[in-house]
Amino acid sequence: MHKDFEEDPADAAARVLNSHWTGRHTVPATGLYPHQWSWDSAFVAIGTRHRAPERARAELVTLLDAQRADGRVPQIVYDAERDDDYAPGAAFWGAATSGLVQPPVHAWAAWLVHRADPAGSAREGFLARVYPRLARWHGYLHGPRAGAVGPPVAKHPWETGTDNSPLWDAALARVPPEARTAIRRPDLQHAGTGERPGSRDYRRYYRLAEAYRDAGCTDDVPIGFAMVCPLFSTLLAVSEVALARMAVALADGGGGVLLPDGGGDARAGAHEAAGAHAARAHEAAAARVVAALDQHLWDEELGLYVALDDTTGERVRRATVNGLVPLLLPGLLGAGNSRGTGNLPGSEIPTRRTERLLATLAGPGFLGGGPYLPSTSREDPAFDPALYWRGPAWFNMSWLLLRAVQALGRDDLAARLREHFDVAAPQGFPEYTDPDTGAGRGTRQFSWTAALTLDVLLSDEAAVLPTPAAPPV
Ligand code: 2M8
Repeated sequence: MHKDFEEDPADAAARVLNSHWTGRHTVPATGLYPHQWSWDSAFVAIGTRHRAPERARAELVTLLDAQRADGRVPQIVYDAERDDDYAPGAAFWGAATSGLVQPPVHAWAAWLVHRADPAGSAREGFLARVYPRLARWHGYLHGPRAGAVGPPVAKHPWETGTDNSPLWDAALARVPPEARTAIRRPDLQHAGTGERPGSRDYRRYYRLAEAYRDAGCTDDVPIGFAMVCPLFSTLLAVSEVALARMAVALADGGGGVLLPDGGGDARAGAHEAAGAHAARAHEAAAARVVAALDQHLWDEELGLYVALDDTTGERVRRATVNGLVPLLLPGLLGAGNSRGTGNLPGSEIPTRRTERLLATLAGPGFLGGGPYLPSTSREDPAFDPALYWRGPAWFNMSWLLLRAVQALGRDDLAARLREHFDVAAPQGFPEYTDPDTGAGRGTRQFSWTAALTLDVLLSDEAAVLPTPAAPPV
């Protein structure tokens, strides 16, 4: 008998993404997650941009088409035909989208997508279409969602993207495990019970979601859960700097979005000034988030950033991968800030934590304790190698830290993080893996695993945020 020949991993990843493309967006997984998810689409676009940049642009535009009037970009855009296949669905929210949000990685993704195919992007007016909507999305986060110390709060564990991370345990424990909605768990048909949050967690998740929905999804009524997360805040800071890049690029291209009556050579100087002005505002917003992160979320003893409970004002002293993601910041602040806007104010702040964070990443709780990057430190009492965000290694986290350490020139750590992607294709692109054995867990043919594997295979860009080539003088 002849052995099957092996498919090229990039082709295998593309096949997963092609089969999950609905014509407007990519589902994270056909069984477990049959709708469009917010941050999944951003990761998907980052991978898709290499093979089908027009589809990567469409992915983000579809998501932004579902933006709500107040600027929020919804956690889930429901496919009406599959409303029984995932819970809670559109019927729960009484709307075509979830009232919650997810981490703001979109502007960063949009900039990477633009840079992958600047000509196609220009032809479609991609930046002009997405920039104002992304700016309004960030406006929502900096406005109604601002916590007491500045950065936005997550009002539900689902908003953090790291649903059952131990960072949320104490706050969630205050939520009564009683919901009015009859809870269905279609998710358990697609993943083992030992790999998904338990039923007590789910009763609390529903209780919180009901409270938020019944308050009209407004942010003036406290619902008992409001957390500042280092992962969420870092992605917002990176995305603000991406918006700064976009503002400059739009000004260079005529600036129609930045000035109401844009266009025309006579106004070129005004466009440039408007671009630089907008870029400075985005960079200042990023700097404020970074400064608050540094002042309120740093934990000297654990050697990483932790979460802050906005309700009690207390730091949640748990070591998770969320607290290492700020390693993206020093690379972001290095060479190549938006042209004409100088260095990001406060750029010395994250850099003084860099060595310590790198040591924690390399230490026994994370890469020093086993081959793959766990979502929760191996030294945390809640560590569980099989249970969702309480230990398993997730490919989006390996990717974020890979890009962070590459920008810092740490090839040794980059090589370690890249190893995670070697076990993705042979196991059918699992949702996550055991951090010690690399064995696949959760659902298979998972879109962001495929997309980020594709990105790692096809791009070795060391910059967190590539800048445009200098324009001709
Ligand atoms: C997981 O979250 C959803 C709720 O949004 C769930 O557990 O049903 C998380 O891993 C989240 O980060 C991800 O966006 C989503 C879809 O892949 O699944």
